[in-house]
Amino acid sequence: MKTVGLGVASLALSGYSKAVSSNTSRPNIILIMADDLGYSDIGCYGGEIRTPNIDALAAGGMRFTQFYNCAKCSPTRATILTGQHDQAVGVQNMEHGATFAEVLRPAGYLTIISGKWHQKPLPTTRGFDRYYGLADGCCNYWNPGIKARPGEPKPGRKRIEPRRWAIEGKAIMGYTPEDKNFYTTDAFADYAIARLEEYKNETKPFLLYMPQTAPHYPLHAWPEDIARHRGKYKIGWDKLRQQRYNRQIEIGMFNPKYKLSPRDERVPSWDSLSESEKDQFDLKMAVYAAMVDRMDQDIGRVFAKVKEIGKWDNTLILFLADNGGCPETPDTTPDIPPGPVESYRSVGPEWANASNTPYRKYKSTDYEGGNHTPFIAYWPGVIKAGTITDQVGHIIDIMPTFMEIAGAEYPDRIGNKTLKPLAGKSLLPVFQGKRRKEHDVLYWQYGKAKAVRAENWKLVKLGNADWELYDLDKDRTELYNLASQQPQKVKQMTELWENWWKECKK
Ligand SMILES: [Ca+2]
Repeated sequence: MKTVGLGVASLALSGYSKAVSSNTSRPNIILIMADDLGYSDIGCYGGEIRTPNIDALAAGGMRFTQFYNCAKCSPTRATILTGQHDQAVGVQNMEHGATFAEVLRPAGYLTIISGKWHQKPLPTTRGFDRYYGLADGCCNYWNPGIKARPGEPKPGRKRIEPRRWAIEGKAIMGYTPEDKNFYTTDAFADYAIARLEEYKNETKPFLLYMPQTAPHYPLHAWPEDIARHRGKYKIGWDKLRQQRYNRQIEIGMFNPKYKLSPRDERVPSWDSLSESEKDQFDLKMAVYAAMVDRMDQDIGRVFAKVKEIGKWDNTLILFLADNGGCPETPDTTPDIPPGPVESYRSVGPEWANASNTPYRKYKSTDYEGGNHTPFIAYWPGVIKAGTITDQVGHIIDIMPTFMEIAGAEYPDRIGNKTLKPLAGKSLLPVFQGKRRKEHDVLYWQYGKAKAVRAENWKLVKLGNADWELYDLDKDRTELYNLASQQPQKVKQMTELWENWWKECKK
């Protein structure tokens, strides 16, 4: 496939860019997105998992307490890449939008992606100079292919057909690297570090997009990382949820006027389990924690490289998750404990419920446990260290933010296709400590999951159930459905959603 041509790609420097361009160069940008990471898994959002490098971004930057994604892997990717709702842009093909790489490259940025792409056209045909990673949705961390390496068992996997991997512009169906120490999260960091070294003397700024596969299933981790967490989860999910909630309040990330949601109805009480069951569940969560821990270690290696090449002080770093903790159980090897190459296991709803503390529900739903994400922004000299904001943001805002700080303009067409306008607005005022005008309305849809938020009101629906209405100012964890008390509000907001849906499909 050849690279599509852009229509307008002229530089239109905003007031901000004019101001900074006279003194310093435009910032480098690093966007790191974890996969299926629950809201409270990282330390600076209340978690007990060891994440010092991510926590350091929070300590030196800004944390958002109301930031949204699209509750599912590929829709979130389509949206964050294009700045449009995935339903309007053509989800995995993104044919009605330009990616941020297609917009920033003509503005003078080097564009690199290392990690999980999960869209159809390869990144090298959509504005990225360089690519290495998983082009599909998930894979075996030790061996993404289907063949066993000599002396090793066959890799555990979910599907019969091989997953698509890619190196630069070349797709590889069934990628089995020779290196027995291969581990995807490490490999993504290695590739990013190699490109930073290669481009260290470049005067152009870089955009480095690092979409992780961690901690999406299968549960695979290095034994030494698992050992660090093994046994810690025998406190069980009931105590873990309470512990994370208490910690969120203690560190100022959650207001105690909002209650912790009750344990999900699919999850038994920890005390009802046998000792052997408790041990097996402890191992699952220890492997999951090890995956998050390893991701943080690898992020730390990338950060060290950025510092080594002298670019740290002029780099904007963003960290978020693509959707909430995942309750799916595609365990094809139920008799093999999680961790090694031959296993294919998941945490299931029990621990995913704890991952999403204090919220209800999961990935693929539009309750706060599904579409709510940690969002950290770090930018020395621009963002004040240690700030927490309650301003509402959404991943549709990422593209306009990048455009504003890069002084880039959105093209009016791509190839021979006229593009739809961008859906979001820049976060730069929030980064600068100002209060920006809130989004009038935010919308979500994935399958039969739907939601709409206008100010403090959120209307949400799952499957064939009725719409539910929540007042997020009084009830952030969605415990008190006000739909029957406020039929007029339900009607108005349902119409908003229906009108948006029609617009998306035009
Ligand atoms: Ca995901």
